[in-house]
Amino acid sequence: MSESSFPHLNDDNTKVALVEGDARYSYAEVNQRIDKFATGLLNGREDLQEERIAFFMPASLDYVTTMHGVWRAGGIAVPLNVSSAVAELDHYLSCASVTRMIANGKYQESLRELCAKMNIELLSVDDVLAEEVGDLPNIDPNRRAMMLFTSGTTNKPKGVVSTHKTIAAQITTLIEAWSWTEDDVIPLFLPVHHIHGIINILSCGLWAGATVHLFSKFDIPKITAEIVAGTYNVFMAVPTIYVKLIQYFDTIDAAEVKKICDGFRPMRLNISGSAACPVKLFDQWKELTGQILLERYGMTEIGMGLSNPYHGERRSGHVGQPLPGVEAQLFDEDNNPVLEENTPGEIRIKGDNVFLEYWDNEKATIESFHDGWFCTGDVAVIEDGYYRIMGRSSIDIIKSGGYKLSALEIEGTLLTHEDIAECAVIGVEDETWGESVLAFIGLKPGKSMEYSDLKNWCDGKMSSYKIPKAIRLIYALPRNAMGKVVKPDLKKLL
Ligand code: MLC
Ligand code: AMP
Repeated sequence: MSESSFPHLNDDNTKVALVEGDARYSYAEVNQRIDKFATGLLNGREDLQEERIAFFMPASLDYVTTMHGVWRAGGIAVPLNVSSAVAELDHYLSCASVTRMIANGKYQESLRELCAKMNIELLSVDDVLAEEVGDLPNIDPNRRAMMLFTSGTTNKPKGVVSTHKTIAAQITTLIEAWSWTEDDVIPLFLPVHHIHGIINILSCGLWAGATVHLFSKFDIPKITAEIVAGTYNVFMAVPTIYVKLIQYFDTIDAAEVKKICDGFRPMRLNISGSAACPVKLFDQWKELTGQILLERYGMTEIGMGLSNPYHGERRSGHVGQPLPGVEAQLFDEDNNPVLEENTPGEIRIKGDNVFLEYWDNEKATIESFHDGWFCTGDVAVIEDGYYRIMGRSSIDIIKSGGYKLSALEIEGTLLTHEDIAECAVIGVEDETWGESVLAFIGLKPGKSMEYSDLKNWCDGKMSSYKIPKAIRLIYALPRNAMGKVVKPDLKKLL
């Protein structure tokens, strides 16, 4: 097995790989723990042969142990969102035919009933860890390694399957483009069921031999204290995080703000991605910290595709050029390549970074490729050599705080409310979230609804960040001759 096509940890044994609270773990310790975990998972078998093993934990040593342990034992890692509602977990677990679930403490307790119902073996990391390291399989890098769930233009999220080779390609292109080194120290506070946290921060850091500080959530006081202390030299986040930091600055005194900004100033790199970084935010961040944000564009199915240069002009409102090893091309609606600048087209991507398939969904996989190109559904123009994202081809995809949400999925849940006759969900521009979820609701005759009641009703039925931030009651939704809701007309109503 060639190391360069398998996601792995650096072999600088003595260096600190992970920091979690007060604990620090060297590469040697983490590597050995992963091998013991892989040995325990195998439990005498030669190879897991792509068994789907889910795990439900925040960024932690145990998370890294599980993810790499599953990879080294030949399984498919299925990291789950720890803030999922039970109904969502039910879908992920049955879709992926998960057989074993790894979770600790309170997370394990919250899954006990569901796992019992679904006949899934529920284990803690300690339950699995073997005493000694045993034989581990040789794995073909073209084998499936990871499944991440992504929302889209369908009702239920799809499982995006990447191979070891895909993941390795997604990592190595970023190490090259963003000049990762073992001297880097980076905080990880983003969720670890999406590629931004998994690939761009955790996997790049560990491959490069850097130190990754793990946080179970975006804890502003703790993280900014480390920034003031000069702990980090690289910082990666979604635009909402930069907005929230700036909002936080309004709540603390000016001397404290200065200390935090002075902590950002000497960093070698601040990156924004997963959603559009408004030019106003780019300028504010530069003004406050002197940092010129590097904006890049990616997607669960491709890892990162386009990036502003590390050396060279980082242009606000633009996402740069194709990353090393990534081919990008704009196409018009007739599937012809767009060859002129300033002409919009759909971004299509080719390269080792592109995922293998949607799990158990050949139709969706076939439909998402054209002539070997993966069709992202994002529309862009090239201006003076730099890509600029114009929007998405589907109105049913909403990007809120970096999370991709499916309007159809949210509508599907709302429609199970006994007082709702019809509804339509759209994303509306929002300074904090980029887009926020708004639901237009048509009630059954004689019914009334307060926003707070609906919000309470949604709790536990969908992850909290999917819950509409506002509702508008409407007598009848605008529909076309086919009876389909005309969502652009709803936007016009606002
Ligand atoms: C939290 N809330 C959100 C939200 N996040 N509402 C809408 N959109 C979001 N993204 C709501 C909660 O439901 C809760 O509501 C309230 O805000 C406080 O929750 P919290 O968890 O304390 O919020 P906070 O920690 O501030 O979370 C904000 C955030 C988080 C920005 C840290 O959203 C986040 O981690 N986003 C990043 C997601 C990500 O990694 N995306 C990358 C996907 S990969 P209430 O009402 O209960 O109080 C990808 C490819 C690529 O896109 O290019 O990278
Ligand atoms: P996800 O499916 O969660 O991986 O989200 C991927 C989507 O996020 C892309 O298809 C884009 O719509 C959006 N996205 C990612 N980065 C950017 C960016 N820099 N600017 C605008 N949109 C982005």
